[in-house]
Amino acid sequence: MQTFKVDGMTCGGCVRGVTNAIQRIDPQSTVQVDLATKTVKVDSALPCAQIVDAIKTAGFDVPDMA
Ligand SMILES: [Cu+2]
Repeated sequence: MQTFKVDGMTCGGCVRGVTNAIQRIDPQSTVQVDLATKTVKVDSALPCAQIVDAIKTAGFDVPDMA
């Protein structure tokens, strides 16, 4: 389980956007988004850099993983 702080998520559409972006690169992954804490938990075999890339490409910021 990998945990990422993600900025810019404000609604259910953002949650879907982040979730879809990650599941596009790893359809087997499990993604849990907590809007209140801006936390995205990902259960995936992919390296975290690839997951961060997918989140950023979807239009969100991952400030701790520049
Ligand atoms: Cu939104």
